[in-house]
Amino acid sequence: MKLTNIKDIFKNKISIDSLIKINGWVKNKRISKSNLIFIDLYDGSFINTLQIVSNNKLLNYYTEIIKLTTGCSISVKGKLIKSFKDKEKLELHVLELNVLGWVKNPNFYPISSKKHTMEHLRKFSHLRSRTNIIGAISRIRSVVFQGFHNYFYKNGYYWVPSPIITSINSEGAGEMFSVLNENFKENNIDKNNNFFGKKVFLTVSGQLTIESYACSISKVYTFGPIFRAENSNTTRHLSEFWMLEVELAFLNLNKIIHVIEKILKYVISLVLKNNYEDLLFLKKNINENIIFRLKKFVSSKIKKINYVDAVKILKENYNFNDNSIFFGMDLNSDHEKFLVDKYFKAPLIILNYPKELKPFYMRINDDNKTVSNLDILFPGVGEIIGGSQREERIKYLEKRILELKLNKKHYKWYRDLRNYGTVPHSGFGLGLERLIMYITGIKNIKDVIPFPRTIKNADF
Ligand code: AMO
Repeated sequence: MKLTNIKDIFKNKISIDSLIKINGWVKNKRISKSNLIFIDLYDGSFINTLQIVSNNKLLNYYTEIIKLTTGCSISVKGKLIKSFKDKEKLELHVLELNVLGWVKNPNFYPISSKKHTMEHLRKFSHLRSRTNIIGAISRIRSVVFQGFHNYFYKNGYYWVPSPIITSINSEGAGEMFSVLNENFKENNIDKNNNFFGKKVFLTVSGQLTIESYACSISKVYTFGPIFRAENSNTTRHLSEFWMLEVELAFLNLNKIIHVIEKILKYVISLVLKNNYEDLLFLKKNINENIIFRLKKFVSSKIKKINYVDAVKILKENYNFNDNSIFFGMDLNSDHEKFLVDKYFKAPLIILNYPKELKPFYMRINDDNKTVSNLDILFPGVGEIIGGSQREERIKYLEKRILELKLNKKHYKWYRDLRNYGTVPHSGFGLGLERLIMYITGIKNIKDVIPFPRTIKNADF
C-alpha cells in the first residue's frame, strides 16, 4: 500500500478509491450515533486535516481507536473515498489503524485541541509546531528559504558561506557575543589560554567577508545565522536570527534596488503559489489583509524617498512641534511606523542617510554628508532590509575608519580589496524573520523562528 501525505490528497494527486497508507497525529475525534469514529488527521504536510472513518468492526476499535485523544500518533491503511455527506470532501475509510504513540495524561497535553494564545505556545516551543498556526508559518518559512536559494541558482549567483566565528565586528559597532574555549578564565584574557590566540565573537554580519568574494566571483550571497547581543527586548529583535546577505560587483545603489525588488517578488509569488491554503488560514485567524497586500506587493513598485524627505514628512505630519525631528536624527520604530503604516501605507525605501548614523563601509555621497544606502521598511514590521553601495575608494574608506576610531589594523584585509583592483560594488542584508512576519502577519518575531533566543531566554 502506497504511503502518501495529506497534501497530495488535497492537491488531487491520489485517485478516488485508491488504497493508501497515511501517518499522522490526531487533531480531533468524535463518535457518531452509529458508532462510527471520525478522526481529523494531521500530518504537517498541509494545513487541512483528513477525515479518517473507523467502524466498530475493526479489531482494535474498542481496545484502542475509541481511546485515541488529540496528539496521539497513528498509522492508517484505508480506502480514499468521497464523503457520503459532502461529495466535495474526501475521507479515508479505515481497513487497519495502528497506534504509534499515545498521549500520556491527555488532560495535561499542552497542545490540546482548544485555541491557545501565542504566549502559551511559546512555553512549548518543542510542541507548538503541531498547531495549525505554527505549522503554517513553518511551511512558509521553509518555502521562503528555499525560494531564495532557487532564485540565486537560476540567476547565476554563487553561495558563499561566511564564517560564524569571527574576530571582526562587521558593523563596526554594536554588542557581540564572545566565543570562549573551555579553558578560558573570565578576567584572565590570556592569549595562550584562548583557543584562537585573540578575542573572537559570533558574527553580526557576513557582509565584509562576502565582499571579498563579490570582488572576485561577482555575484554572491550568504544565508546563515547572525548573532547580536543588543539590549532590545522588542517584538522584532532576536539575539539569533537568519540573514540573507547579497553582494554584487559592478553595481551601484539604484541597480541594487532593482535586484531587491526582483528577489522579493519572486519569493512572495512563490509563497502565494505554494502556500495559498496556509495564507488563507492566516488571513482568517491573524490578519485579513495579508493575501491582498502580498498580491499588491508583487504587482507594484516599492516607493522610494530620501532620508531628508522622510524627516520633512515627519516634521510636517507626525508631530509638528517636536524639536527632536531634525536632519541627523535616527528614525525610531514610531517614526518608521508612522511612515509606512499611516503615511504611505505601503513598503518604503529610504535612501541616503546621514553618514553619522551608518557604518564605516557605506559609500560617501558627493555632498560629503550622506551615504549611498537604503533601508526598506514594511508595514507592521519596520525595517526588513538594510543595504548600501560600499565605499570602494581607499582614501575615503580610511578616512571613515579613522573618524569612527576603528582599529585600522583589524581591517587590513578589507582595505586590501580596495588596494588591489577595487570595483564599485553594492549589497544588502535581509532579516528572514522580519520578512516572514510581513508575509504571515504575525506580530511577534518569537513566533516565526522555531526556538527563539532573546534576552533571558535560550530555552530548548
Ligand atoms: P542591518 O544591521 O541593518 O544591516 O541588518 C540587516 C537586517 O537584519 C535584520 N535584523 C534583525 N532581525 C532580527 N533581530 C535583530 N536583532 C535584527 N537586527 C537586524 C533586519 C535588518 O534590516 N551588513 C548590513 C547589511 C548590508 O548593508 O548588507 C547589516 O547587517 O531585517
